[in-house]
Amino acid sequence: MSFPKGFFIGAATAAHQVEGNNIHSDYWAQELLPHTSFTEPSGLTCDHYHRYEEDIKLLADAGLNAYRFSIEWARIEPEEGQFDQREIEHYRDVIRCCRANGVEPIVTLMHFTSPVWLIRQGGWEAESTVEYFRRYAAYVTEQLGGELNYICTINEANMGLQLAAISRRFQLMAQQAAAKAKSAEGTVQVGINFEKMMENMKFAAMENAQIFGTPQPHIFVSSRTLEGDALVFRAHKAAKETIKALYPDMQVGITLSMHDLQALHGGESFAEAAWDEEFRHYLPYIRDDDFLGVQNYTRTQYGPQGQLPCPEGAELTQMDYEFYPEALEHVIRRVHEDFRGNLIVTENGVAVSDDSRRVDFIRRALQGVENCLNDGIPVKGYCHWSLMDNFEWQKGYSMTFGLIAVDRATQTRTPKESLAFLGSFAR
Ligand code: GCO
Repeated sequence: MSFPKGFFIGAATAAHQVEGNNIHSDYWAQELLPHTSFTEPSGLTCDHYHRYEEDIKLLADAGLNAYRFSIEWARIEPEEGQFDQREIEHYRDVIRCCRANGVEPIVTLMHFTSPVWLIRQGGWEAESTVEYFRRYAAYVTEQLGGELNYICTINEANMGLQLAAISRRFQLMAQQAAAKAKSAEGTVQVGINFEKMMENMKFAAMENAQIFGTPQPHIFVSSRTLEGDALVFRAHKAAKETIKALYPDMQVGITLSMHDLQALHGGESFAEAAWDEEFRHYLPYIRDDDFLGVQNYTRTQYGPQGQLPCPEGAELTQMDYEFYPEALEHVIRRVHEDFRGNLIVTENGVAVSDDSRRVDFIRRALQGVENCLNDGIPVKGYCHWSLMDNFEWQKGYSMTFGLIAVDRATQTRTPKESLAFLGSFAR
C-alpha cells in the first residue's frame, strides 16, 4: 500500500480523555456525582497536559505526520466571558511542538465536553449556545489561527440524535429483558453505560439539578431534540464563518460519527432512514465546508424488523462492536456519493487488548482507504483513534484504543507494535 505525498497518517486524542484535571467541565462534574453513571472519574488521565512533548515525539518518531487533538473550551473559558490567556499559551506550545516534530496539528474546538456554565444556561438545546460557541471559536482563532491550517469545529456533531435513537431502543430492550440491555451499548460509537444510567437516573437527576440547575442537563453527549440537532449545526456554521473571516485559507470542517449501515433483505428502508438521520439530513449545513471528518468504527446491519445484533460468532471488540475494518471504505464511498468535498478520516480504531488485532485492523482499514483513493475519492488523511489508551468516557480506562499503552500509576508510555506499523505508511 502507498499513499500520496502529503497524505496525513496520524493519530487522534481528545482533551478530556488524555490531558487530566479538566475541572471546569460538565463531564468532570458528572463523573463525581454520588450516583454517577461513570465507571470511574477521569482524574489525571494520561497527564497529557504536561507530557504532550513526550507523546508527540513518540508519534513523530514512529513516522506519523499528523496529530488531531482538541482544545478544551472549559479551560479556555472557565467562566462565561472570562478567557484564560494562559491556556491559549499552553495550546500554542502544543501546536508548536507538533511543528517542531514535523507533525501537522489538526485541532478540534469542541470534543464532547463543555464548561459547566454553558450547561447551566441550557447547554446544547439553548439558542444562546450558538453565539457562545461562535465567540469561543473566534477567540481561539484570533489567538492561534496564524499557526493552524486545519480546524474541526465540533466532534461527532450528530451524536445527540444517535443517542436519542439508542435511548428509545434501549428502553424497549430494557422492558423486554435486562440481559438484552447490554447489547445497546455496542451500537453507539462512544463509551456509554446505559444499564447503570437507567438504575441511577432518579438519584442522578437530583444531583444534576444541584450542579446544573436542571435534573436533565443538555450536555453534548445526551439525547438531542430535532431543534437541538439543528442548533448544533448552526453553531458549526457560525463558527466556520467567523474562522474563515479571520483566516480565509483555514481548512474548516466538522466530524460525524458514521456507521457502515448494511441492509439485509427486507432491511433496506431501515438502513436508508438511518443514513438520512446519521448523515444525509446534515448536507445543507456542511455542503460548502472545506472538508468532512469521517469517524467510523464498525457496521450496523438491518433486517425486516430493524437493527440486527452483531452476526452470530462475529469477532467483537471491548466496546461490543463487531471487529469490521472494511466498514471504513464502505462509509467513505457512501459519503462521497453526496459530499463531494475533501474527506479526512478523523477517527478510526479498535478497542482490543491484543495489539496484533489492531495491526490487522489498520492494514485492512488502510487498504480500504487506498481503494477509495484509487477511485479518485479525495481522502486527505487518516487519523487513528487513539494515540494512547485513554479515558473512554463513561466506560473509563477499561477500553484500550491506544497505539501507545499508558501505565497511569507511573505515567510510563509503551509504544505498541501498531504505532510503528501505522507510521510505516507515512514514509
Ligand atoms: C467518539 C469520540 C472518541 C471516542 C472514540 C472511541 O467518537 O466517541 O470521538 O472520544 O473515545 O470514538 O469510542
